[in-house]
Amino acid sequence: MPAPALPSLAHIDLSSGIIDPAAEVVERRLSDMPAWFQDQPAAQALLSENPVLYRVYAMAQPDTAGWRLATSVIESGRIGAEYYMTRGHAHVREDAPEVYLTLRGRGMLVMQSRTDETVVQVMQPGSINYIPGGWAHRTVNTGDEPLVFFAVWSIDAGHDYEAYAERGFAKLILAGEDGPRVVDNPSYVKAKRA
Ligand code: PAN
Ligand code: ZN
Repeated sequence: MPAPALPSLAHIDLSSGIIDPAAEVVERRLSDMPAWFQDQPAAQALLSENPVLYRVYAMAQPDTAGWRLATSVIESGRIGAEYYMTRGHAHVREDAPEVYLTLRGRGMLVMQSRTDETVVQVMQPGSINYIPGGWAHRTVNTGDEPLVFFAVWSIDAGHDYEAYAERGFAKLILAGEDGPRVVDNPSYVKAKRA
C-alpha cells in the first residue's frame, strides 16, 4: 500500500483566479488554437498580436489519486463575433464527471453528449455547473471581465481534444446585438456514433 497523502491547503485569489501554490500553469494563446474560431480572417489578423485567451492554474497536490483541482481564467475578448473560449474536450473516461464553480465574470458552458445533444448553461458568480461523464465541455467568456471558475475532476479522467479539434462543437456562442446568442455551427461534422 502506498503511504496515505498528507492534507494540503491552497489559496485562490477570487479576482485573478491564481491558485497558490500552483503545480502547473497552462497558458493558451491564439497561436495555440487559431483554427478553432469560425471567422478565419479575424483570427489570422489577430495572430501577430497573439493574445492570451486563457490560463489554467492546477493546485499543487501531493496525491496521485483522487481529484484534480484547478482554476481557469478566460480573458474577455472576441475573434470576429465569437467570444474567447477554451479549446473544449471530453474526458477519456466516460464515467468521469466534473464540477465548475464560477467565482468571477459571466460566461456560458457548452456541453455536448456523445450523441450530439447540446446543453448550454449560464456561468456567473456562485453558479455550480455539473458536467456528467461522457459530455464534452467548452467554456466561453461572454462578459467584459475575466471569467474565473474553479473545477474539480478525477485525476485519471484523461482529456480528449482531438475529436473536438477536428469537428468542433455543434453550437457556437456568438455576440449579437442583444448579447450572446447560441447558434448552430455551420461547419459542424456530426459524431460518427450519432
Ligand atoms: C478544465 C479545462 C480548462 C481549459 O480544467 O481543462 O478550463 O479548457 P481546455 O482543457 O478545454 O483547454 C477542465 O474541464 N478539466 O477537465
Ligand atoms: Zn474537463
